[in-house]
Amino acid sequence: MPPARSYALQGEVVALPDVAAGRPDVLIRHQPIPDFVTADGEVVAMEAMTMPFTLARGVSLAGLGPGQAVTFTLQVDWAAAEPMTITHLAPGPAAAAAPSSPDHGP
Ligand SMILES: [Cu+2]
Repeated sequence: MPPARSYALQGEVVALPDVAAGRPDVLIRHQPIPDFVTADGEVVAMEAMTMPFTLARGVSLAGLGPGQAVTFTLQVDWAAAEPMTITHLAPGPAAAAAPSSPDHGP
């Protein structure tokens, strides 16, 4: 299993979590992830897509809504119970945010 790593990404909020509707996670359309590493350690390109994301403890969606551009850090640890979590999330495109390093954490 490959070591945990994180990806600095840009995307757009598609829908906020709606627990009543059975959707506990935020839906985000993310940009392509050309260097995404699978649980097998294989580098595959993940295309741009809309998918649900789990937020790490302390990551807030306050002030965000559908259509909001966001910059976020996706932590992938295939050994974890929850392999993919967002550990940092901020409104705006990457140009407005500080550069992220691969090991950027919460
Ligand atoms: Cu995806």
